[in-house]
Amino acid sequence: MSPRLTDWSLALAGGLAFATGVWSLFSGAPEQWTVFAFHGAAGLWLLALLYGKLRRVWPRIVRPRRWDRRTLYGLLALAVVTLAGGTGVYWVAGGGGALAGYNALNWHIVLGFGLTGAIALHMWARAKRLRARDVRGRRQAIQFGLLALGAAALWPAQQALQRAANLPGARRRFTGSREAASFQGNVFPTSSWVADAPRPLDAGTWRLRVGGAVAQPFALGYTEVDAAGDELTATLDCTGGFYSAQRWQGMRVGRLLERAGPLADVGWVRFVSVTGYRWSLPLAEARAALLATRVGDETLVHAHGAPLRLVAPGRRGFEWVKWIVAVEALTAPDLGQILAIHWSSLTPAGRGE
Ligand SMILES: Nc1nc2c(c(=O)[nH]1)N[C@H]1C(S)=C(S)[C@@H](COP(=O)(O)O)O[C@H]1N2
Ligand SMILES: [Mo]
Repeated sequence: MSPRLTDWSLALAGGLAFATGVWSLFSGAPEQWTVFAFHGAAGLWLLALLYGKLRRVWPRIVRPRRWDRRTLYGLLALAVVTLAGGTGVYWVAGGGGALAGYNALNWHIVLGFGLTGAIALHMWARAKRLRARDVRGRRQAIQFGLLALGAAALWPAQQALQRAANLPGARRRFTGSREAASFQGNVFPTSSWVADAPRPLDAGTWRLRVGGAVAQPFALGYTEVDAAGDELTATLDCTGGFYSAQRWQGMRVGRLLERAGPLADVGWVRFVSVTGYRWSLPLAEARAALLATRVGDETLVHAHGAPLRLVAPGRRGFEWVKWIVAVEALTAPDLGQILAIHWSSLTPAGRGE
């Protein structure tokens, strides 16, 4: 392929990998597996293109006297792409271990953001316009197609191989997460999105406020929520790389809403933590979600969000708000929630003061 077509293909593959990667953080329902398949195929395409590019620029890389400032940008981009792709492949293949407290998937996500920045920087310094003659020609079209299709085919091939050889990677969930302590009560890992660490809440004095755009706001005590006895089996799947299937007990959100009477234009329901962390779900989905006081046959412990945490089937772990103090009906989507989950850890309540 022409150098410019290779370079622009690299940018396209990088953009696709980034977009599907970000999207995957919000994908947890089984029918969303295609997001992860696209992400894997885009990553493999990127690595295949990189090989072609490396063959071209290698003579310059091995002669430092021929470097200029832009070569450094290029080397930086190269290092980040290799590491981002490498950590992804390593995690998918079942690779374990941690570096500075972060596993390969954590690093893959950080490097993915870094990679997008590095590619953008590199293109800004170096990108050349794609001309008609860069893309013309049957041979070139065939090469482009073969490479893209080949990479796309590598993804299912790799899946089948892992299953056939029963490699550790085959025991992942479609999100890439690995099983941890399913159906064993409170034993499963705990996780914070940033660093939320509130003081334990006293179930005796704790109240759940139900309000927002409703006819009849009210508040409930712990025993009343706990006595509802609703049940849901659902999988908590953290973007940090573990999942745990559990039988949760508590009160269905639908019960609270029936009592409060959402106004006609309510479209979302927001769950607010004592730390300020908050997330919302579309109304129908919220009705079916559970506010859990128990996991398995045990009372939920503080680290898992006691006295009350959200169980939102098909949503990623970060959306399962812990230490809930309020449920609010909304008439517009809550755009601030994406910021709230980041800054809640900096608030006094989030720091445990
Ligand atoms: N208030 C609050 N809720 C939160 C978080 C948080 O940091 N603060 N972390 C989320 C994340 S990232 C995950 S994966 C789950 C983890 O739940 P667990 O600690 O019970 O495993 O809680 C979610 N709920
Ligand atoms: Mo998480």
